[in-house]
Amino acid sequence: MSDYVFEPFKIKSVERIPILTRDERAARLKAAGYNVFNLASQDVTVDLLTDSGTGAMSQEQWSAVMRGDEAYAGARSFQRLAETVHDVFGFEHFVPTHQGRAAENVLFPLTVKPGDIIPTNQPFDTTQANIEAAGGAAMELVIEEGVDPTSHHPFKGNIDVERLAALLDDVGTERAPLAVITITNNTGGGQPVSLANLRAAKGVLSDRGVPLYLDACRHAENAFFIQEREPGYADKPIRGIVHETLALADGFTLSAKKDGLANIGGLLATRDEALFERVKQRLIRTEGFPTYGGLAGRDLDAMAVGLREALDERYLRYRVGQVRYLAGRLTEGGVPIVEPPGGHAVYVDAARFLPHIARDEFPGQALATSLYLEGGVRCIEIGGVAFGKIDPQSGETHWPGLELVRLAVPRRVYTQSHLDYVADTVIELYGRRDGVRGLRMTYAPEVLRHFTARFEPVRGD
Ligand code: PM9
Repeated sequence: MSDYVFEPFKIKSVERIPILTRDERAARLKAAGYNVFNLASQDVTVDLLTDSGTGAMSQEQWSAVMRGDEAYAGARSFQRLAETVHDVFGFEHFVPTHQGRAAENVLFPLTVKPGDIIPTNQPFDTTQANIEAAGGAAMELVIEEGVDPTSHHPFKGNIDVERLAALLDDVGTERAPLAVITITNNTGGGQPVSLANLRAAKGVLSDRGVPLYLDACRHAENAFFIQEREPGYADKPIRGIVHETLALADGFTLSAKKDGLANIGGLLATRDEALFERVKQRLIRTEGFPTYGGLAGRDLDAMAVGLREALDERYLRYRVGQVRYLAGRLTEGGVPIVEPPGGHAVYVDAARFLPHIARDEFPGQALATSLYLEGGVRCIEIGGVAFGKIDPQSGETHWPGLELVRLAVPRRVYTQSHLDYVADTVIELYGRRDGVRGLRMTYAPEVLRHFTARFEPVRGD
């Protein structure tokens, strides 16, 4: 049998894809203030904005939806989810939330106080915003290779354990109520974290009494990379690797919209019983009763099935293989990307794609909007717009290390020909890259500005 990795499913229900003319797209983009978040879905041909909640559910998940128990308290749907959380992650104390950021918004206000620092490899945008809203600051301690787009380090999401120890010894552990490691590291290219690194980080943290929380949104993809790349794990099943990973954690937040294969949902789990009591009280005030946490019973059931399906090795091989296929086509076409490709997305290096555009004219945003204009492909900037920070005193912008554009592949949605279309669009634009102009930001909210900022093209000479 050929080792060609094809989609391990048949398609049972389809959705028509819109195709607009270039002039129509130019008009939509202008009306959207050159922010692809403002585009309507019916104006997008291939939507790689996010892999979050955009996946296709399986027939087993849809069947589970029909079993949803909508009782306010103690629903059977919750019991089925609790069994899954126990089996997959090995945690007893957890609450469902309506999505990942809701779990963050329960956890951080209960653990972080003003002036605290939270060591991380790299936080994603909502994690950083929720830590900051609680008065803390997320400290990025990803290894050096993690911010070098050309490095082929197998675990570029790893945290720098020496810097972690030095930071804790420097600030003192009273100001570090917990550490957060994101698996995989979405901000840095969907890059995995090794078990050896997690173990070493855990050692440093537990010596100092600091709990380790995982942002476990993409735990299954992370486990796939461990199986593939970490010595000693080639024959260990994904399920066992996920267990071993989570066994190192004192708690985790998770958006089930990623590896939970659900369209909505999240989890917050902890081994700290006293904290768990406070979690439930806050959840009741903000999300809902602890056995539904802002979700319908049917959503809990879809999540319970999805979390198990994501551990299927054939599925994961196809999933990561699809991302690699797109990455391979782009590299063949000369397009600079973050190497090696991560688990859920290909990250194009906008700084190298558009070297003629200055940082304050947002090369990543310019590239993302141009890809929409050229081919109706929607993707997001992960660079100066999303992570640029304005110093309130000096007014100067602190730019993040990387200026990227992320082509996130929704789970089980697009076929290889869709990805070929995307690759052709990117490669064609790369051939004409000198003609792409920068953007000027005309409006920006104070936090999470990439979602609603507006821009206009910088005028040519
Ligand atoms: N991630 C993503 O596209 C959705 C928001 S930005 C379009 O990658 C991590 C590592 C994430 C994440 C969301 C969240 C928040 C937490 N951590 O979106 O609230 O990648 O379910 O999860 C997005 P929710």
